[in-house]
Amino acid sequence: MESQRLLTIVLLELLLVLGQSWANNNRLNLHNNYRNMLVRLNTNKVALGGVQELREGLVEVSFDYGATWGTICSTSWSMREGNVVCRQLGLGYASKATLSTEHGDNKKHPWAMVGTLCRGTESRLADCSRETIYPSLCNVQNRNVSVVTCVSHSADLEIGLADIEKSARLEAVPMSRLTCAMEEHCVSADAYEIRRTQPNAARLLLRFSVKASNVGTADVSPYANYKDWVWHQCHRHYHSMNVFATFDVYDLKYRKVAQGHKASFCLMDTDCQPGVRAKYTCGNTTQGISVGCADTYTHVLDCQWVDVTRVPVNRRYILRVALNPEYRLGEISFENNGAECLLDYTGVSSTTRIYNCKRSPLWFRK
Ligand SMILES: [Ca+2]
Repeated sequence: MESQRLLTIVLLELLLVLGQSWANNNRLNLHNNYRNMLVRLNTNKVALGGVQELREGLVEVSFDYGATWGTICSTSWSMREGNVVCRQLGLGYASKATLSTEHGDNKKHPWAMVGTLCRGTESRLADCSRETIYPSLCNVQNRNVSVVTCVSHSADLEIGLADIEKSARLEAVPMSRLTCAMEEHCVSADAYEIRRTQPNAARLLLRFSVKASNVGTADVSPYANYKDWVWHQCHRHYHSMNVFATFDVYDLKYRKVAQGHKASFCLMDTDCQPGVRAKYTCGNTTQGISVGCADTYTHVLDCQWVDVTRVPVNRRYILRVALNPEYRLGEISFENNGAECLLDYTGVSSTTRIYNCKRSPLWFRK
């Protein structure tokens, strides 16, 4: 009897907890009207040297004119959302946007909002949309609180369109000449199988140049500390970023038919505007792109291609090139990071062409 009563109590408590959880979640989801939403940064860190304007902290929102504040739970928190927060607070641009507890967890700062989804151009967080599905991770155990760091000056990468069109060419290269490229996974996966039986078989590579200009107000600096940069023996230089650009080919219904590797790069100033002196080289401690300079990866470089060997010929495709596709670097804007071009692919060099390149936002939905 006693055990039955105990079981009943446990079940009732469980129902109560589930009910409260549902009520809390439901309350979070009721904030469909954001017009009165206030935003601020908060931290549990003690400021050194007195009170300073907070430029880094967890992001808090209020729906009751500042009477109560809460944190944001998100599965898609990125530099895009960070830029909107910094813009709304008049603090510039995001240099970091993470999910962490470094400024406090959601026990002391409970969730007030879930599933924020910004394009990055909005002037207020209230103008952003929401994730359509309630993220299941937004419970009391999850402590990944949305955090942002704002800076007043930031880099801004802009992709060159003419460079892609002008330089495009198809080339058949025997695998015996692609040792380095294969080591760095610059060919599609089937090549490794084919090489076992046909070491001299050729790959069809669609080569093109990519120009990344820094049109921002701060230099591009690789996100990793130079001590973490990776030496690539094959190409004999350090890679400061693992994913600086992606090249992908889609059919006209945006189904991916060929994937360029996630290219690693050795960032440097290759060409600068008049009056601007190049200062970054592809060195072991000095990588970056100065304000007013560009880093051009010419089509003759190893890995500067998409392996299109298996792509069906005599069709039209879309080539998409994206700089900083994973938002690793903070930028003023991500609207100028992508290029979408038409690709007429015949399998023959003289008739294959890339044309009609248009700038597109990094924000990309198929
Ligand atoms: Ca940009």
